[in-house]
Amino acid sequence: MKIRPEAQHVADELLRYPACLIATHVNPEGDAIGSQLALALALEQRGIIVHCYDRDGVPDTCRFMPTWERVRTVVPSPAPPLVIYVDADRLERCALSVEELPGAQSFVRIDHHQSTAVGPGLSLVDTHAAAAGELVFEVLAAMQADLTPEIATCLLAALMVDTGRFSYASTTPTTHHIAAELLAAGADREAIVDWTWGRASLSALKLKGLALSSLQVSADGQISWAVLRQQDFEAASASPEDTEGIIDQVRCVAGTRVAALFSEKHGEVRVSLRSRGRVNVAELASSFGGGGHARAAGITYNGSMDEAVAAVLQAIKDALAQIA
Ligand SMILES: [Mn+2]
Repeated sequence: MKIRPEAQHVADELLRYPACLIATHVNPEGDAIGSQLALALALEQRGIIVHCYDRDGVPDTCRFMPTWERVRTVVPSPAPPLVIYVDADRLERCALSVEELPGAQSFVRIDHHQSTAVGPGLSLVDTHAAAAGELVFEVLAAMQADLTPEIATCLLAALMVDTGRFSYASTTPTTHHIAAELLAAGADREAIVDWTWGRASLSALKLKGLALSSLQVSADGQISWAVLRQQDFEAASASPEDTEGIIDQVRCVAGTRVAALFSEKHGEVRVSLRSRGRVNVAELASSFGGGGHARAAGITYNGSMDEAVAAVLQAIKDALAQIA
């Protein structure tokens, strides 16, 4: 692969220090943890002492990645001379700041997020990269790292998670070229698929069942929604995190242009929104004090479930009428 000068500069900087800290964003997923661990394994090949940090630790879905147990939820004191932050546009996304890291002499950002943040230190940023893992792959090539099966597993997981198994618009020929090299290097595709998409807790599955039984569709078929009340969480022994992914099923209803999932928690109603057409759900969410992206957004509604459903469905109808 062609190595860009920025990637070579970053690789050279990473090899200048005897020890480093690699941090990634809060609430990490496969790209964050996979990129972090792959980089850690490669730097250790050069005898560098590596500390890995994530404020929230490693989620269950990533607990197959080689050496995941090393990730700590506190930073070492004093901090190592080099701090690398991956899949994050600034240290604050990792719940860190320069002031909290006395002793750090150099900072490096490896990231693919669109951002106006001017982070400290050198950076390799490419918003066209489908995953931070693609950029880590390039840095590893620049430092001529040995692409072990362990590193390949971490990086292939990073790519697959951030591209929705190579289905999102962010997937490029480069993504597939890198994936081919990772498979050739011995990446454990089976473990990635099983841990990331092939398992769920009993409570999460029961909660999904309750959500799907509550599915409704508007008379014109353009809006689909599901409702999870406090008693549903109790019946399934489920927590708010177990709603993860349910909105994508609501969105699957044929003919849907906007999907909503309403879930109740301590007197608040969390509303997840998805658009599969021209409705900008970020704009819609912002009228309720929420936010997000054009096709995926969220609202925290202060009020009863019935009020939230009525208000948000009306706003979706208005938005659909405007683009009709
Ligand atoms: Mn990412």
